[in-house]
Amino acid sequence: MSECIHTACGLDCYDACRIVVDKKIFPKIKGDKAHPAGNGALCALLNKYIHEEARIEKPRINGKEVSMDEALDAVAKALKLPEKLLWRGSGNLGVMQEVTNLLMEKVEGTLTSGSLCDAAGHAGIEAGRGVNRTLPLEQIAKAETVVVWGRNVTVTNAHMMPFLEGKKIVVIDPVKTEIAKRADFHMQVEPRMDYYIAIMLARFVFMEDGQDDTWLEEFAPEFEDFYDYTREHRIKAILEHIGTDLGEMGTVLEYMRGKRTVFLVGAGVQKYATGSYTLHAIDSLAATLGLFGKEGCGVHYLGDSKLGFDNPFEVKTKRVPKAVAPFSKFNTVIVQGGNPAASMPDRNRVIEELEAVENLIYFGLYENETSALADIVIPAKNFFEKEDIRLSYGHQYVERMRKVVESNIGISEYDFTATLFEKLGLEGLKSEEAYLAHWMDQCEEEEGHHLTPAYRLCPYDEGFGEEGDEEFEFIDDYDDDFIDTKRFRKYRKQSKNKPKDTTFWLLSPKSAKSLNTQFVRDNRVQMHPDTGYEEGEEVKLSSEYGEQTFLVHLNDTVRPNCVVVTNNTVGVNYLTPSILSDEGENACYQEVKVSIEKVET
Ligand SMILES: Nc1nc2c(c(=O)[nH]1)N[C@H]1C(S)=C(S)[C@@H](COP(=O)(O)OP(=O)(O)OC[C@H]3O[C@@H](n4cnc5c(=O)[nH]c(N)nc54)[C@H](O)[C@@H]3O)O[C@H]1N2
Ligand SMILES: Nc1nc2c(c(=O)[nH]1)N[C@H]1C(S)=C(S)[C@@H](COP(=O)(O)OP(=O)(O)OC[C@H]3O[C@@H](n4cnc5c(=O)[nH]c(N)nc54)[C@H](O)[C@@H]3O)O[C@H]1N2
Ligand code: SF4
Ligand SMILES: [Mo]
Repeated sequence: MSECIHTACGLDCYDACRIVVDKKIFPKIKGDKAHPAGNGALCALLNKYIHEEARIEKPRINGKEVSMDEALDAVAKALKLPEKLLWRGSGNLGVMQEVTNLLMEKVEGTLTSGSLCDAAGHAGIEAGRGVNRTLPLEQIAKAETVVVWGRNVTVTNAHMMPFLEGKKIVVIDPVKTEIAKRADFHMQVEPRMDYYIAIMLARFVFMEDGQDDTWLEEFAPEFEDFYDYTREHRIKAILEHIGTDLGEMGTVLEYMRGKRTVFLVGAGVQKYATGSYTLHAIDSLAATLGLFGKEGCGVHYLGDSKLGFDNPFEVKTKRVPKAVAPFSKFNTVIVQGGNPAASMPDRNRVIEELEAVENLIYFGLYENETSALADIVIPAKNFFEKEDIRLSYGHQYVERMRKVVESNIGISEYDFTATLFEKLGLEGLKSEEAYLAHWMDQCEEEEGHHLTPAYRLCPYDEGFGEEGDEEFEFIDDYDDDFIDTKRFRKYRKQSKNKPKDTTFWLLSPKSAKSLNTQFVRDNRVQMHPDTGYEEGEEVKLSSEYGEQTFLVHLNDTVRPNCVVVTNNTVGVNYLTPSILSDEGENACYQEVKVSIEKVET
């Protein structure tokens, strides 16, 4: 009889699918139909994961293959130097990735703070709700209207699609994405304006007396102040600036009026310095409509998957912001599960910084831009070759990830940590089983599924904050260097005499064929045919941070004043800025406009 084992996909994705492996026929695998989120279908990326040709098989030091023991001796030596940094990416979302925190604590090393991904939005959510709880899938299933707001759901969160069936769909996105094509209404907005959209919508809700007074009195009593705040925003000038009009705003409101409504908000709205204000404004709109703590309603964003857990890998160390890490200040840098030489903003700066590190250690699965720069390369085990636990930022289910094959390639994060504890004479590391049990024991079991301790069927039904006894805090401030509300009028006046803006917003969403910089890479820039360029011709994009050439791909789904370069495209981050969001220490990949120039051949 064949032996089936359940495990889960560790790729950085909302879905966290459960996988059934028949050991005898591995690497043939299938999805688990019983998984409420993954519903039995696995995506093609997982196949790419198993068969990726760039897998690193042997450790090396300065380009020369060595044994794992020699390589780890070199790591131990490098960790004795005064300044060392661990920069961890999100190549594998298993919780055991963080066991290396315990090593950094012992050697008095530095870790990172903030994120390349979702931390700006997360900060905005915390400002309003106190904690970032995930809206459970059951509630999305019960909605009547779903507003897909800056999330490319068919590409990045495909398993959400069955939950959207039969619902009214509104999409707010500068690109006519697949979901926008199928939607009841698509508002193709100017990028970076979602704060204004949310505030304007809230203002109109108050104007037509559509706010949920009963809910507001009980859970968000400062709503009158918020109404006043929305009134400080001038309607006509703002609507013009964000690329919409009263008619469009009215249509969006029509789909929400009196309907159980869910906002599916993605990373796209918050890749800006102002990203936290955007989520805070969107939440404030949701509160105005009374969408929290009710069946079939809520805001679903990238959730805080570790919320509610006692995390054995939480340590107190020095931290530097991840998105602008000053690598050259360290003697030793370990890059684990990431590819900062390609994934971080401002590639020119990052490369210069990484090249200046005395001991750059790359601990990962594949060859990439970062492994190419590393002095010491340590191959990792993939998630079929080690034990782990998968939490999700998209739903409440927790999966045990099982070792399903023995492999003589690489080392697991736990064994890496244990070996270095030994080599450095450190004490206090518990067994791998003890940590795994510590995580699993904190989960609730319900109908054969493990749920995170933070799970609430109807989040915020009793109130906000960690204990659920606080009020919702509305946004009451917006600080934007680019155009703030007070300077808005002046900006409008000046713009009449200004030369026409010939730059384009650079959007860098995810691609279907890759998981960030893993798997298939791209070399194209997508732009609207009206830009006048030709399919396949070479163009140079430049920003104040750098430049890079791409091949033109004409695509009329892109808003004419935007270009799209997906984030798996080689060199896209030469163009992006080394800045942090105002709140949350997040990268701001889209806080940039680019010029386009034809490359003469
Ligand atoms: N296939 C695949 N799936 C993935 C990933 C992958 O690389 N490949 N990566 C995973 C990771 S790490 C993450 S963080 C998630 C992110 O997944 P999503 O949350 O979907 O984020 P993005 O793909 O970055 O962008 C989403 C949408 O935002 C739109 N957008 C851009 N700027 C704006 C704006 O200013 N306003 C509005 N309203 N919309 C805007 C874009 O056009 C795009 O359609 O996906 C995960 N899933
Ligand atoms: N321009 C632009 N850039 C972006 C974004 C954007 O929107 N625009 N999005 C950002 C976002 S949301 C994210 S999340 C980041 C992601 O950026 P990173 O976190 O740097 O992720 P990847 O580039 O995919 O690199 C993952 C690497 O992890 C390694 N790996 C995989 N599994 C394991 C494992 O089990 N153990 C170990 N040790 N290593 C493993 C693989 O070798 C792989 O090359 O990119 C960001 N970059
Ligand atoms: S990458 Fe996402 S959708 Fe694909 S199998 Fe993994 S969790 Fe599921
Ligand atoms: Mo991400």
